[in-house]
Amino acid sequence: MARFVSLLTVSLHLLLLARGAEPLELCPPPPFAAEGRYLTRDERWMNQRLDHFSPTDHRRFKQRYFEFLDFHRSPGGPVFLRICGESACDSIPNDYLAVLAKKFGAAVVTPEHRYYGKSAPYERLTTENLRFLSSKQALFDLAVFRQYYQESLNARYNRSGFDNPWFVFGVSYAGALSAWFRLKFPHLTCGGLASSGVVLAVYNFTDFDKQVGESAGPECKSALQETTKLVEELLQSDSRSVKALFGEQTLENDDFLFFLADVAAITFQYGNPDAVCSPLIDAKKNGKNLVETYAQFVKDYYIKQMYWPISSYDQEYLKQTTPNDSSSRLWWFQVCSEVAYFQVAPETDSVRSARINTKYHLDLCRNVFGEGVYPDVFMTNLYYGGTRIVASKIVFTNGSQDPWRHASKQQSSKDMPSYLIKCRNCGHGTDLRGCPQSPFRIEGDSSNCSAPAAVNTVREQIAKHIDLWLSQCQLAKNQLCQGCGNGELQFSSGVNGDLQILQ
Ligand SMILES: *[C@@H]1O[C@H](CO)[C@@H](O)[C@H](O)[C@H]1NC(C)=O
Ligand SMILES: *[C@@H]1O[C@H](CO)[C@@H](O)[C@H](O)[C@H]1NC(C)=O
Ligand SMILES: *[C@@H]1O[C@H](CO)[C@@H](O)[C@H](O)[C@H]1NC(C)=O
Ligand SMILES: *[C@@H]1O[C@H](CO)[C@@H](O)[C@H](O)[C@H]1NC(C)=O
Ligand SMILES: CC(=O)N[C@H]1CO[C@H](CO)[C@@H](O)[C@@H]1O
Repeated sequence: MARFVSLLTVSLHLLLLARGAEPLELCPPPPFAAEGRYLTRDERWMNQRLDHFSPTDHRRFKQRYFEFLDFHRSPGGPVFLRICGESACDSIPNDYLAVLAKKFGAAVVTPEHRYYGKSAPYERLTTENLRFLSSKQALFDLAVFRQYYQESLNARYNRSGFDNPWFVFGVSYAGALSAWFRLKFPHLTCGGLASSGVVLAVYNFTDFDKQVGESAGPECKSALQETTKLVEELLQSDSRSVKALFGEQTLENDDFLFFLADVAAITFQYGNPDAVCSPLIDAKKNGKNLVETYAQFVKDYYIKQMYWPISSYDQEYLKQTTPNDSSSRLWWFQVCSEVAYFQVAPETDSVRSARINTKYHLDLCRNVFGEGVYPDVFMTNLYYGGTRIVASKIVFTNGSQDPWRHASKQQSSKDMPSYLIKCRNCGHGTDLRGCPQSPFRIEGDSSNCSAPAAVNTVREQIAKHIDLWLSQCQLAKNQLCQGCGNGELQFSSGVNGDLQILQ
């Protein structure tokens, strides 16, 4: 399923939704990290509660996090909580968030999502052991982390009871977490950015494939559709040879079809439309073999440049409880138990094979996790509100070419403004990543977006909202707080019930 992935690094990265992979990092980080790809890769650890919802289970696990204080206008400057999503989180990347942190004099802190990467409570990822993997537990982790980190900052500055203004950020699934963190724990941050935040759990996500077709444009879409048909036929007649063309032998036919669909989706999702469309349109014009052309693209672009692991499409691999890269199994568990986003073929005019339907996804969930793991999207949307989320001070952003945008908040309101960034290669997380969205662009460089101004305008809006909401937060604190910076918050109820500062 095209996952979103955000920035995975680690060996093979996959992130969820059409995951956006990042290239493997082969070189050591440069000495001046903030000028390279990372702000920091120094790991820190906290003890996190395993089950936030049990009164009797007090077990803990080690959660990894990263902090970067070089930009922090201490001691009262803001703290940017950057949420990591469905992949190993081994750094704070130097993307556009770093530019914002510098601008606002903010510290940047990033905890790794439970279960992913090194924040794994269990060695074996059996379905039973995955029962504490959910967005709800993850949100509570963020709340606990936020308090823990505030206290550790206070200890560093030799003070207690002080509260810095916090702002929360996330892209993709982490973007949804960012919005949901504002919803469920509004008192812990001043505001949030939900970049391509997929706040709506969708069961049959047909809009995903439709957007792939739209992002491709008519000519490329029809070449993709023709390629899909040809591959379907070849799978019937000689499946070994067609898979061999793609350098692939192990995937079952339907998993193979899903893989091929995902490659295209991910290519648009991360702002590289020409990588797939140029060769296909050219092949079509010159009467070249479409399947061979597509296979070449998959091998050259997807496998060699994006380092996307094909094993993540292999259900036998997904079943492994100690895989070399756990993020695929983990994300599928979240999909199969909570959010679905099943990327099924629409009834008509689909780009992907019609075999990639609801049954395909449900069978995968059952095969990989066993009976009883089922995505109750109704309950998920009941819990969070879906696109009708009622929260405050969240900026939502979408990229026009991103198939995921149909699971994001569609309408703007005064307290939750929403922006669509329109350009030919504006996909998943464009505001923070620039163009393309993968491979990585330092400081989220927008100069290669087909309309840099579209990106920069939205970035200005984001900065304006951060500025406003941080200042409102500080104002509220100053009204309540006496001697902040060296003592406990002290206030009491006045005669008329208003809060009064103790003199
Ligand atoms: C920290 O604060 C305490 C209490 O005000 C004070 O006694 C101590 O000297 C301070 N230490 C440092 C390192 O500033
Ligand atoms: C999803 O699609 C399947 C197959 O077309 C259909 O049976 C099912 O009712 C749909 N479910 C929802 C919630 O739309
Ligand atoms: C992980 O395992 C899969 C399948 O067993 C293999 O294809 C892949 O190359 C391995 N990846 C790494 C980084 O070892
Ligand atoms: C930006 O786009 C141009 C034109 O497509 C390309 O030649 C150049 O390599 C790109 N620059 C980067 C840094 O990707
Ligand atoms: C505010 C805004 O433009 N949001 C867009 C996000 O994506 C949805 C789905 O395509 C659009 O309808 C919205 O316009």
